Amino acid sequence: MAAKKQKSRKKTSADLESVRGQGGELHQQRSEGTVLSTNDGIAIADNQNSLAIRPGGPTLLEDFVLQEKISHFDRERIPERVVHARGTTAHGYFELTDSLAEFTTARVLTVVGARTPVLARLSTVVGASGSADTVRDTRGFSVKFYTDQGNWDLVGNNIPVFFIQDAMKFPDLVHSVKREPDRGFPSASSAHDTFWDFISLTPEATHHLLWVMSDRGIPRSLRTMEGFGVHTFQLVNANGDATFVKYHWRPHHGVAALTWDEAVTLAGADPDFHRRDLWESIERGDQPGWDLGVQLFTAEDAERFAFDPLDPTKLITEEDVPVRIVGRMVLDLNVENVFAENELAAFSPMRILPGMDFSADPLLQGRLFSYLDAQLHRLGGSNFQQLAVNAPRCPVANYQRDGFFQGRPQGGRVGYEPNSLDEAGPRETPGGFASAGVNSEGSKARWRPATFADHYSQARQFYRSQAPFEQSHIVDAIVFELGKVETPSIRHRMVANLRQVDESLATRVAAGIGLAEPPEASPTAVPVRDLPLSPALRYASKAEPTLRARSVGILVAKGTDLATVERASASAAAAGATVKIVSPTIEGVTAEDGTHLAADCQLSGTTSAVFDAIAIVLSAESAETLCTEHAALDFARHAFAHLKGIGVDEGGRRLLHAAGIRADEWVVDLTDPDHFLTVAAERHPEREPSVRNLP
Ligand code: HDD
Repeated sequence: MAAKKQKSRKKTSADLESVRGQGGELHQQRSEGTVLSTNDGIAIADNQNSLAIRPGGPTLLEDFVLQEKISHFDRERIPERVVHARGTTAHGYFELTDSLAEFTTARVLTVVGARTPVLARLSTVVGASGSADTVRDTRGFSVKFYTDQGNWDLVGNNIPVFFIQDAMKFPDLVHSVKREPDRGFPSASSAHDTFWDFISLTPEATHHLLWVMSDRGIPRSLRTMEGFGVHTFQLVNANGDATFVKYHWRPHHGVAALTWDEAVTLAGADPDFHRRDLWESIERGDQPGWDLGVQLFTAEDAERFAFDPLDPTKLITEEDVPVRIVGRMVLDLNVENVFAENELAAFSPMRILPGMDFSADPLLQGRLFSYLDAQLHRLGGSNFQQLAVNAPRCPVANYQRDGFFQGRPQGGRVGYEPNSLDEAGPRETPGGFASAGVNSEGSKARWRPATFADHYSQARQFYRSQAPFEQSHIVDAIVFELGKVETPSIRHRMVANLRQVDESLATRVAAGIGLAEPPEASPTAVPVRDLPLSPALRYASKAEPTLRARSVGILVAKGTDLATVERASASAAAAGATVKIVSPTIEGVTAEDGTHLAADCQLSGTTSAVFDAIAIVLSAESAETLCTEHAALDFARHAFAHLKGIGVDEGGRRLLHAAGIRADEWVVDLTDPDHFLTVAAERHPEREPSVRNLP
């Protein structure tokens, strides 16, 4: 008779040991991770040659080492994000400095001094994952807060408004701006017919369009851009009272932008310009940071705004509701593996905490479906929140079961709730997430609120609030982009729309594209209003002269005066800049006094576009030689055309002269290092009329 069935026992470490194999040298090496193995743990003796019947003979199907290696490789790529495919990720922390306890129960916003770990992913929107960083585009600004109440994702952009008002139009917007499907180009660019066709037929996009055509569309660095939550969200306090909130990120290194020509040059010279800059700054310990600010307002306040705060194509000016700074984020740790911590990272506006809520913004509501759906598709099913980068840093317990790559312990009989068989199991809690109450009645239809109808007034306010040089850059950008549009009627329709924004903007664009007679203005649903100007909308109002998070390139050659280089370099570094020595050869040069001067960059491979300011220190003889070297002449010419401060000695002046540069007040002698620091700390748009014919 069979022995009485024994109750199963728990696995012990001895069982595991017996599974793993016993003792021996190989075992020792394996536990140290130095033995190459297959994914089934079989040690590999030869990782160089396929299995064949004889030298030069056919490879055998039984070669499981080859099969596994190649088939794994074949599956290395996962679908890239349909938008925001190119992003850069870093870890850091958020520290609250001002409690919002009056408005919310979310601890991340109420416990002053508490540090919450974060993951930030800063991205372009349009280009594929291998595209260039410095293209003109909106930038994504995603932050995942790993709070002790669960993960909160703030998934915003570097522009405070969006192109469209309803998620229904998102696929059309994205299809219009991506590579045209019949030809597969242009890459990572909005300068083509389908984008401008869609935009010119979608007046609600005009406001965002002007932002992205402004210098905001070409940030100097990921460290020098603002971030915005864009939508109006809600905070909910312990009494259940809701307050509207808009989120802002303010860079500690000031807002700064590239010039367009510089952005184009960089896209070729260093397509990873932004990614490299963020990575290097964190490696150096020069940590990027942002303040978190909020605009708080009630439903009653909203009544007096010029626009419906649920319309994501509109903003609330800082003059109307000031931004209250409540905390700061610092990024202090680079990822170890881009695939695991960037590709697999999943952000979604649906991830909010108890004490927070959404609003009825129809664009936001559509996003609340889209991100989870995209992640279920991209990340192999419903367990992607278990991936290390996405996993909350607080306990997770529920009765969800199974699915691809289920990694949580699933023991026990009970996979449902309520239950009486798992008394220690997870239960609902009164402090859990609860939605703010909504009183609503009406009829079901595909509504577009009448309060969303004014598409031009805020675009006008934005354009007219810009400084003259910023307005010129907007005109210039639109002229550039329309210059790539082949279909005349699209160009003309766009000019007709711009007439509703500002007549002088439309006239300048028309002249820029060579249109003798601007077309009749497009019709509008409601009259366009003249709103008060908002200086806070100027990017220049948030820029600050600084050498922090900026770089200075010093061009040297044989016989350079070492003391001048050292003085310029030391003072720029003391002011916070990264200083790089650029020399005709990467091995460096011999200075005037015979010492060896090491180089960081080789002149022929280094455009001055990678620096924020340059110095040129040359002996008379080297200056003469470099006067016939186009890389040296371009180094000087580009820095001048990109409106940068330039420091020179005698030899440097000689090179500028050979490059055809008429020195102005922002070209200074290095004999006065302080003066050099002053001109190096910012761009000089006042020089622009002398280097370009602005439309
Ligand atoms: Fe989106 C990614 C920002 C509208 C659908 N979006 C994505 C990312 C950012 C934004 C920063 C990258 C997240 C990351 O780093 O992984 N998106 C925005 C903002 C919007 C916006 C600020 C408007 C205010 N998005 C929007 C709409 C839809 C989407 C209206 C669809 C209805 N967005 C997506 C997406 C992505 C995405 C397709 C790509 C992959 C992913 O989400 O996980 O679902």
